[in-house]
Amino acid sequence: CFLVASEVEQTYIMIKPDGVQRGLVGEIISRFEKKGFLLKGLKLFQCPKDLAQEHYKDLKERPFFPNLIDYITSGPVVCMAWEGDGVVASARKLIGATNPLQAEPGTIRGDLAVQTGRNVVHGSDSPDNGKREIGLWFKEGELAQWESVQTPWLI
Ligand code: 3AN
Repeated sequence: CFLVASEVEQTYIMIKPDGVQRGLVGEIISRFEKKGFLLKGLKLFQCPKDLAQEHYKDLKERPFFPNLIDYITSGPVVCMAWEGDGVVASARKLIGATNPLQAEPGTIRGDLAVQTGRNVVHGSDSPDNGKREIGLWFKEGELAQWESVQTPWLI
C-alpha cells in the first residue's frame, strides 16, 4: 500500500561520467545488488547544467563548484534509486570517503578511484536528500514498483 511504500528508505546513487567512461558501470551496480538493496530506478542520462547546479546547490560557494559542474555534465551519468532499510548510510559506507586516497580498500572509491574530483560515484548524505535527489533526477513514472523475490531472504 502507498503509505508503507513511502516509508521505505531510498537513496540516490549516481555513477559519474568518469565511472561510465572507464567501464565501471556493471562493477558499481553489482556492489549494491550483492549487498541486497532493491533497484527502483535506473537510467543513462546526459545531465544539463541547471540540474547539476541544483543537485549540488549546497556547494555553490566552494571554489571547486564550476569544475564540479563541468565534470558532472561532461558525459553521460547513470542515475539510480536504491531502496532498503538503512540504505542511505550503508550506501555511503559502500562508496567510501570523498577523497579516494582516504577511502578504505573494499569501498568503491577505495578500490576504483584516485582523485576527489574524479571519485566515480555519488550517494545521498541523508534520507531527506535521498528523496530530494530522486525527485530531481527522476520523473514521475520512471521508478519501478516491484519487490524482489529475494527480499524474504534478506530482511
Ligand atoms: P560526497 O560526494 O562524498 O558526499 P561532497 O558532497 O562533500 O562529498 O562533495 C560532492 C562532490 O564534490 C564530490 N563527490 C566531489 O566530486 C566534489 N568535491 C568535493 N570536495 C572537493 C574538492 N576539495 N575538490 C574537488 N572536488 C570536490
